[in-house]
Amino acid sequence: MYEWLKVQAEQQPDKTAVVYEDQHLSFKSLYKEALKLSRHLKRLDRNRLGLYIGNTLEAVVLVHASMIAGIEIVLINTRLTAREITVQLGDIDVDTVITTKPLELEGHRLYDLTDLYELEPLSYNVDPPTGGTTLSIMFTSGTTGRAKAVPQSYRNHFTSAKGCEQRFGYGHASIWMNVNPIYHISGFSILMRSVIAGCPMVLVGKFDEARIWQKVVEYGVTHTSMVPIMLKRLMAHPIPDHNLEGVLLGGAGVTREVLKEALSKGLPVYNSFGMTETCSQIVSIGPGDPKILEGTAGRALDNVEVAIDHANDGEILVKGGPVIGHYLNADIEITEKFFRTGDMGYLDEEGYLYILDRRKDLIISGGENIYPKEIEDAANAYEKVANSAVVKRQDDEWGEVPVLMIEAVPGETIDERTLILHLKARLARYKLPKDIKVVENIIMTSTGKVSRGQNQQFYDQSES
Ligand code: S0N
Ligand code: AMP
Ligand code: MG
Ligand code: MG
Ligand code: MG
Repeated sequence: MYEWLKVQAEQQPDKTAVVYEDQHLSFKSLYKEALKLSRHLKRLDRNRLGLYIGNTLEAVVLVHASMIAGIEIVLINTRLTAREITVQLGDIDVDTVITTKPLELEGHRLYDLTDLYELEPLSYNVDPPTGGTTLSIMFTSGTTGRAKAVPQSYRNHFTSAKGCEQRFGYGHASIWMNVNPIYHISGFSILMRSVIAGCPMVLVGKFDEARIWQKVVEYGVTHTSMVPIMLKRLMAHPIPDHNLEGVLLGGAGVTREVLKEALSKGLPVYNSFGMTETCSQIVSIGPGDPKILEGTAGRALDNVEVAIDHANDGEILVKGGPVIGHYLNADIEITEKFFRTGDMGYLDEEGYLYILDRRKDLIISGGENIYPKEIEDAANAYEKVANSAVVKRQDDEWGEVPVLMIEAVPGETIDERTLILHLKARLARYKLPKDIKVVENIIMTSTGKVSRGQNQQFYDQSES
């Protein structure tokens, strides 16, 4: 039931499973390679491993090998600093990391694939997973500044893929293209969907518009997904004749203008709403639905329920097979079996969801999440900073970017370049503030927390 790759290897052995650059693997070869690698992985004697991987063919083999070996895989965002990764892994007791790209990380055992293949293979009996078995673990940043570890089970991935298959309209005859990082659910879900449906996945490493269009044409790609900034980049490029039937947008809000431009250029865009905790999109709307330009993210997938908590600012609540039931290192917010998304919105009379705002202070830059607290903690650790507040600024390129306001320790002058160096050692580059403003006072609430709203207002006024 959950041995998807094995089933495809038996049922359609010679069909292409993955294409990466000039490498192709059939379902049979992918299974064979993964089974072989799984025996080397078993030698590590770990039931949970960190994966520091790029979008490559060997990374796909590694994911399947870990699944066959019954090892939980922890997907590491390769844009993070060693410091950030160390905290995440420490939080869930991961001491061993498999890498397909260079990484320096103290205090962990690191193996690249050459190291792995040098370990003597261990024969073992494959134990088929059950629905509740954890397949993958991803981190999602949180309001507290500490990332939450999200365990995604086989059932979460399976029901997510089935719900998506129905709404997004792909099947075994389709060709998926994956341009999203495998370490995010945006990219990982395509690995799962393609093997569950038994269709090929064309995997893209570096996001390059011209190369992507070339591959869409060369392989006759029918389905793909991406964050809005990627679509904007693709639309700035001449669009060739193509076979695309669906381009799923997610991870951040998309403007009507972008949707309209895409439709007018013959791109069959779907809008959607989803998150790491829901194993990808759970609400979506297709190009044929007249409401697509009305600012809605669409209707719940058939196996998902969406409700609004009117007593709580209109918070969006969700439940269903794709939704996780717990975090590994934090309490989950559940009410009446519904997962609290932290996003606010409303449903119209036909059940279409409109997303209004976020309860949480999340900033989304080019599809990467940033919580103000992460940057504030890093800034406050700089000796000359007395207090700080991070707010967002709209950005033509990235959608939203973080900006930093700081209050200096009395009598001190802050050198911005030194402060940036301090932040660079602590934070992934996409989290670096795009502007720093020195202010007299950071506005605090009566309970002694940074006032998001008032500092945002102050920043916006000082900019206009
Ligand atoms: C947009 C991307 C591709 C940009 O990266 P690119 O062009 O490769 O940049 P680099 O060459 O690596 O770096 C160049 C400079 O740009 C900075 N930079 C890179 N990315 C960002 C960023 N996001 N924000 C700000 N700056 C950025 C670099 O730091 C560098 O600058 P310097 O030199 O100063 O360091 C890339 O950002 C990207 O891949 N973004 C997408 C990430 C993603 O997939 N997010 C989605 C996460 N959410 C989910 O997965 C849940 C929703 C979901 O499931 C979903 C989402 C999307 C689509 C479908 C679904 C689904 O439901 O299936
Ligand atoms: P992540 O935490 O990376 O899994 O991203 C999920 C978050 O992205 C959601 O909780 C929302 O805040 C945001 N998001 C996803 N889809 C949309 C959308 N269609 N409109 C606005 N925000 C979205
Ligand atoms: Mg999140
Ligand atoms: Mg995220
Ligand atoms: Mg970066």
